[in-house]
Amino acid sequence: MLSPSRKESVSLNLIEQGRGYANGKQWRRQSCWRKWKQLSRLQRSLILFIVVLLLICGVATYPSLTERWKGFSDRALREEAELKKDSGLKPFVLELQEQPGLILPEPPSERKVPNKRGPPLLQNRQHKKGNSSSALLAEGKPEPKNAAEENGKPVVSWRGAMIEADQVTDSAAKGKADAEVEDTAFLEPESVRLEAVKEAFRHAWKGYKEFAWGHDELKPLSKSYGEWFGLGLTLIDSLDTMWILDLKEEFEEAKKWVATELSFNKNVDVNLFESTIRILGGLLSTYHLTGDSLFLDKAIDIGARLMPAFNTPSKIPYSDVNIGAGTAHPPRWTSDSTVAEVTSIQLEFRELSRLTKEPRYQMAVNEVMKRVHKLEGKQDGLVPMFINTNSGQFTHLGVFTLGARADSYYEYLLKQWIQGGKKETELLEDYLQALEGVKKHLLNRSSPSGFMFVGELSHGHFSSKMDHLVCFLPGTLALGHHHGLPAEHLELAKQLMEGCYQMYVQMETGLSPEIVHFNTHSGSAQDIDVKIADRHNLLRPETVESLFYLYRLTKDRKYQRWGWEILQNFNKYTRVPTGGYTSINNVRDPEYPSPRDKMESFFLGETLKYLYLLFSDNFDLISLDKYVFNTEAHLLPIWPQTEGATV
Ligand code: DMJ
Repeated sequence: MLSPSRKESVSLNLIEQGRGYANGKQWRRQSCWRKWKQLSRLQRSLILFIVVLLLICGVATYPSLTERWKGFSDRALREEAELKKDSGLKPFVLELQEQPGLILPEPPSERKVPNKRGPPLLQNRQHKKGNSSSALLAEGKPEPKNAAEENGKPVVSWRGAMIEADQVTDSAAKGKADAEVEDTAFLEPESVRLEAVKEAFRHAWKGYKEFAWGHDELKPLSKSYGEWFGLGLTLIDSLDTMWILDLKEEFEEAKKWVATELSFNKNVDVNLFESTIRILGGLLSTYHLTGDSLFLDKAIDIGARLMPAFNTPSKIPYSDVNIGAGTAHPPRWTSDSTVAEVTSIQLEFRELSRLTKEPRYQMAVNEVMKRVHKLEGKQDGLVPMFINTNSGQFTHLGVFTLGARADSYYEYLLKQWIQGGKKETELLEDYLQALEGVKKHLLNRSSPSGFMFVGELSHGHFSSKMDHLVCFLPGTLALGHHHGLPAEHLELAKQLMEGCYQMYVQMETGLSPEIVHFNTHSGSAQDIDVKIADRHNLLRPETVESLFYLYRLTKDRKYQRWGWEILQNFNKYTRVPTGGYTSINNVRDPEYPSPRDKMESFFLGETLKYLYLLFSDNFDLISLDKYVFNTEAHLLPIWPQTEGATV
């Protein structure tokens, strides 16, 4: 039983609690106040002190808390974008982008990159502020805008939106991220891409026209020209590019020069290979595109003048011909020719025979292939780099590369087979055997990221050196698969393409050096090393050439994105304000890439042409079922089935 006083107290409490249900806040306030009053002065001071301390801590940590929260929300956006990409939905970042006034925050990339080394996705942003290459680029022009900017909408850079800084510092992870992107979400629209290439061409042409018109090469910094053969090399190399890019005005001017100024009746020594692939190839290609007999006549003229090169004891041609005097000779210091040079003139001379119905051109170059086919000194289909014009034998045995001096031998085995309607089985056999040799002796993976690359073999010793020139191989492999060779070729092409792309991505300018060394030792800190003497970039085409084939044949948009990055970096580091582009000495120094003052003709003949074709979604534009490209990107028709492979 309860005592009355306790009863009272209980009833009072009940009443108070009942009131509490009705007016709880007031009751709690009174109860707290009463408790506060019951505390000693010391206790109250202590509590007040703790509360003030907590308040101060709260104010101090507020920014990092908000940052953290912001980080979570950014990541959530990116994760959502990834998920939607996989499911084919439009990423939320893009939906936001389309809403006026909404701009996503940039990831804190610049602060997270400790040094200059790393992919240009980051470097580009790093350099945007005080642009280093401004010496080259100070044209007073704004940087090219993307489509959304053009439309006046707020823009989130696709780089900023998609890639976290710590993600891109790991190149392997970056490669994976790229492989997952298959839509157009982060790519400029086709019209913007194509126009960017046309603009680059016009800019290069401006320099050539103003300072080097009718000469071989532009020297854009000294606003002058260089002469190699004195035959307007850049102009002829560029003809079919202008036609494909639909630059009519420029094409007509150039055509007029060919019609009125170009003469091959000159007492000048030319290199057989270079003048075949650039001049003969360029004229034949332009003839096929335009149907204008002017170009065929000129092609026949130069073709005939190059023929004395084949008057050798071995039928292996000399490297040099005097096209005016009709004499030929090897270089002064040797009677050797380069294997790639004597085996990469066949597409052009074979086509010349088909067009003229004169067998002598094709017979001369077919003879070279027959002899090389039978030669000893190969290793599993791989050829040495030199061949003697007297003995007809390989020299400097035991050294094998897919780079300089051997590269286009492999390319032309496949392409001659395609050109001739896939009937010449010896060519195919040699090609397939060589690929076995590549797999057996030259393929390797880098450390730490495992990028596939093609090294070299010297007297049984593997070297992890790779020329940028080797980057033709992914494209050639993919082309072979398109023409019926096993799927394994395409798989290898994809892996090698990644390695070639890394040769750009890993450099501070985002442009590849001429030669790299891949690291193969486990525990290496970085995949790629570059020797000081190899740091130059000559505006070469091989990587964008392969990107073109890979995109055409896989439709994977990442190849277009890679090409887009490369074009941006050419614009950033090699473009000369007064017109033209220049080779550079140092791809590792974005502050001063050290321009060389030379624009190679293949920049217009090949690099920009392949970029344009890479960015085009019109797969009928130079169909790979109708044409083969020679090694200078000039197109030649695949012969109709009714026409024989042998003349
Ligand atoms: C071009 O002249 C040709 O592509 C050749 O096969 C290799 N060298 C240059 C481009 O790099």
